[in-house]
Amino acid sequence: MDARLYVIPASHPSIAVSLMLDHKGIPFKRKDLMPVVSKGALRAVGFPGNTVPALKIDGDKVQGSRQIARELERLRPEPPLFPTDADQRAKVEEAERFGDEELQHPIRQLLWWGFKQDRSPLVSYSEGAKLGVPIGLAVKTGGPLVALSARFNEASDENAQAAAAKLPGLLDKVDAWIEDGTLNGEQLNAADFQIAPSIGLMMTLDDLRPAIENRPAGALARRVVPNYPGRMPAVLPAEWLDPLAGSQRL
Ligand SMILES: N[C@@H](CCC(=O)N[C@@H](CS)C(=O)NCC(=O)O)C(=O)O
Repeated sequence: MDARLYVIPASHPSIAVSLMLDHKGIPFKRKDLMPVVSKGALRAVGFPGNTVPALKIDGDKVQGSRQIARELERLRPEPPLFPTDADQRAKVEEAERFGDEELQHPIRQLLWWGFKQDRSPLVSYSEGAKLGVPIGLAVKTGGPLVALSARFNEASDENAQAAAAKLPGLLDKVDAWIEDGTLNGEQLNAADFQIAPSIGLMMTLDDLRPAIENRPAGALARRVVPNYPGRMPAVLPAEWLDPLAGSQRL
């Protein structure tokens, strides 16, 4: 198979799809794109939408982590990404939908809010990426790009604080799915690959890691994506973190 995956370095749904391709044993070339610039670049190579992950596979173009999961399952059924039992599959699909629609965005907003305060940690999130310009230079001159990304992701103070307040409830849901066996079973499934990168990305924030790493969700992320790129030193206001600190399960 001829596969090329378009990503933004450290993008959590992009990492999700890389893991699914690995799971299926499909070799692929990775094309790294810079945020914002990615939108035009994807259109230029013929994708209808403007977000990553975007996959060209044997001439077909598929975009969106959930759509790509299904296309990979169709193209190469083994090893599976979805259970064959209908009830189990429904649970995995609900967890996967939650991962895409509810879990992905709050951490995106917190991250871009953090980069607005200090963009120097961006270098660590681009480790190993081939962006076509030296990373240090891209970050030094990246003020407008960070401002635009923060705007696209609606990472205002108010929304970022609201995102932090959502985390305990989101993590409780992930822990519950781990406890009932929907996630983190012997065979990893599409929902594991969807959800673990979002938790892994959360754990790159020094502010968030201590409240997550000892939870079942933290163990899932360590198993599925042990070397998540990036590290953001403490940047979030202490009062935003109160709900999460209070919810910590040890
Ligand atoms: N829910 C979509 C997420 C797509 C998405 O929003 N991707 C972000 C990166 S995580 C993106 O392409 N952003 C454009 C940009 O940052 O310029 C999926 O799972 O595929």
